[in-house]
Amino acid sequence: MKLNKINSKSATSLILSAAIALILTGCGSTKTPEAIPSQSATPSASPSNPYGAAPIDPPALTDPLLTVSKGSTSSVLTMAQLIALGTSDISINEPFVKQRQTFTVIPLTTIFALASISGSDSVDTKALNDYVYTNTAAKFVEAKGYLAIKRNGLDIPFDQGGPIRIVFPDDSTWTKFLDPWNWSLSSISVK
Ligand SMILES: Nc1nc2c(c(=O)[nH]1)N[C@H]1C(S)=C(S)[C@@H](COP(=O)(O)O)O[C@H]1N2
Ligand SMILES: [Mo]
Repeated sequence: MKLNKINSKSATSLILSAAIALILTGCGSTKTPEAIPSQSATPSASPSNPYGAAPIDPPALTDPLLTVSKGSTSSVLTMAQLIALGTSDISINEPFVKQRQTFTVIPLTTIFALASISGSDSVDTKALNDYVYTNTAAKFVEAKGYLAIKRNGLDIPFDQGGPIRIVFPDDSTWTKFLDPWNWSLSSISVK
């Protein structure tokens, strides 16, 4: 069930959210060279962009990227902390650009465990553009959901659905059900 879809096509909204997030986290012009990830990302600014946004600098390894919460339990994770959870690489058919791509992923079960999210918990996945997709933890697990943090070995640019997004493998029950494929994810929360 989808609760809310605000300005899904609005590049402005995503850029503003990302810019605000960057300002709030104090990076940008104050970023030190050491804080910039060594890997460069895929060049952006394709004329037809299925994720509907414009180019923006990638986050540093130490920038907060994902909030995981259930009730009063809440953690905020950086890219470095996400990588430390343990990743694997999976090849999937990406349904928006319709290409086979390799994603570096963390099982959603691992993310859910950070806040003891499971079973009938109603999980809100929210993006930087305020798009929200909600379903039970059990459904996300049944669909073998993953949090993707890299694509083809590189950081995923903001305007290409990054820096982090939810993906499903080719044998998932949700391969062709696109609502849960929440890109530019900012939080996973249970009230
Ligand atoms: N972050 C984010 N993810 C999103 C969306 C969105 O607007 N923002 N739209 C979802 C929906 S409802 C569908 S059908 C697919 C395609 O969205 P679109 O048809 O709005 O491009 O992406 C999904 N993931
Ligand atoms: Mo949709």
